[in-house]
Amino acid sequence: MKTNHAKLIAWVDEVAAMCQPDSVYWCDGSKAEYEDMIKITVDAGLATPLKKRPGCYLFRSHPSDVARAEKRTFIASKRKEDAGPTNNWIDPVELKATMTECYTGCMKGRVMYVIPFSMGPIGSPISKIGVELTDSPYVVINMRIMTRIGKDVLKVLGDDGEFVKCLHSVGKPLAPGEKDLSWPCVPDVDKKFISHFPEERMIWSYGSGYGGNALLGKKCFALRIAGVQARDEGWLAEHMLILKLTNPEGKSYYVCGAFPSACGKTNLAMLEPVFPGWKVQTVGDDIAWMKFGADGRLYAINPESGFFGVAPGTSMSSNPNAMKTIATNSIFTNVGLTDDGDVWWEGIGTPAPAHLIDWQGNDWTPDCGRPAAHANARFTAPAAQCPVIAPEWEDPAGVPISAILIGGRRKTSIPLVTESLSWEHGVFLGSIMGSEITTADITDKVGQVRRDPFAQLPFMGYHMGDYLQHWLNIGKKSDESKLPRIYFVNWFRKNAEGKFIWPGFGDNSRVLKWITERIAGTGKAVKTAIGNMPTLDSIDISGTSVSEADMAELLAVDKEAWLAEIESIKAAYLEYGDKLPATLVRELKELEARLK
Ligand code: OXD
Ligand code: MN
Repeated sequence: MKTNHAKLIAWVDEVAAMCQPDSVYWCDGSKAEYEDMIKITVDAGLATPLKKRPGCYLFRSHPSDVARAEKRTFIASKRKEDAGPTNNWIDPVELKATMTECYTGCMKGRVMYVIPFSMGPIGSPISKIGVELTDSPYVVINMRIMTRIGKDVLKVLGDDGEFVKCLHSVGKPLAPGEKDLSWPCVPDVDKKFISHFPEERMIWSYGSGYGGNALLGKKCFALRIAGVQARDEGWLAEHMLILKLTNPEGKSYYVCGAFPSACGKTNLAMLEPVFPGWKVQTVGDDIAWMKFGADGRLYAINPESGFFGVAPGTSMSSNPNAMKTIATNSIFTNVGLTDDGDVWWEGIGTPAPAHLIDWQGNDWTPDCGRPAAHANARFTAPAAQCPVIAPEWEDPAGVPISAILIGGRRKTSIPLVTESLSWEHGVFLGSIMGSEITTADITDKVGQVRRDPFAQLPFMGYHMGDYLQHWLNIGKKSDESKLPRIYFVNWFRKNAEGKFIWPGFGDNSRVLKWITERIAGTGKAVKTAIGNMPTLDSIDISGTSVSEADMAELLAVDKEAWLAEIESIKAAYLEYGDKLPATLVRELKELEARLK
């Protein structure tokens, strides 16, 4: 035993008694241990080494276990009203009883791994510790990339430090002599559980081995449970990238950005600016924890140490820095395997090979009518390998944030960029952000806007109304001049022909440049009903396919569309009942008055 932490030892014993693994292994986090874990998975036929990529391995999941299971994600707060209208709720006593039945004997024939992990640099005042108990070596491997794990974490935890209890099982015990599956899990989606007990700071996950369902430091801890801790302790745990932008004069700005899943957070965090002399460096691509510094500014850390990025669409043109990051020491899940031992996916930017093995392990040819990679195929890569990682990305003090971008996928109405008029107006904009529902979501609502405040809808650990009030409260803790400015952006506007008007990717640096000019006091803007907007000439579009007429469309305030928007916001707000902050009602009324 490598710890004298009595509560931790007691909890590990208690879980072992329930799950009945053959043995318990405490992870030390060493490289040798990581290599042993890789060997276990390769020898068992779970992982394939990739000849073309040193230190890289391919895993294929069960076809039923390919994404976060939102329907099976539960916030089991003691009172239903604390989970709020946007979460699934089950009474915690009932849920624990149901899951205890699932867990009883669920690790038979397996090893239970104990993974002490730190979200954030080990020992940073902003970081927090968790311990994940899991029967999945795939989880151990991925957790070592995505978080800091092992004995150094136990040292910081000491004999009585606080930690978040994270229990995970794939839910497939092995009978004596039974051969393991290549991706053990509970195939019936309705028997998977991703459960959060916010008051106890505890997570119980059962039946899935994939991504956010199983790597419990990420969405479960760093957003849902940490969100509750942040509310109670006066800070912010957000679904945001963190980037550093440096201008030719050498002045740097740190910017966070909240965008829903699959809106290009990783691409934006690693963007290559189009202007000479400008530089973007990455601090984080998915999650930001922000706390006030002694100077009254918000400082952010990236609680993760790796990227769990969507592979399809990632290429040398969409994100060259991600491509360079994943050249070595990375894990690939559900991508295609070429005959010469490399990965391939749709949108990787190289022609489809004449033959490969697809994500389900079948022969694949370009004419077979099936994608080679699953749409949610992922890479797991160490952040330290990113060629544009900011040198201060692990600074325990965090980085001071000057601006927060927020935005979803909107074909119409929402301009390319709008600067909030105040913190409260910014929170209002955050509360109304959302994306058009596509056929991939709920079919009878296609085209309607699903509101996704601060891109947190799937990641809320408590009542959304209380969360928005928390954002307003944060604004009262410092001078407005010290708080980051909030910018509502929309890279996804389409023209009458259904084509994207704005090129996106590296060209988003044009918008970032204007934002830094606004912060410096030199950027030109006009005040409109919806906020401050760039003057038509203040975003440089030279060298793009964007015409002046396009720009006018991108920056227009479409009054009719906004009045319709207000009606849809009112309907969304109704859901929050009496938890809807009065300040947001006032902001909505003021917007309506300005439009009329
Ligand atoms: C993610 C997500 O994996 O948001 O980051 O789904
Ligand atoms: Mn995410």
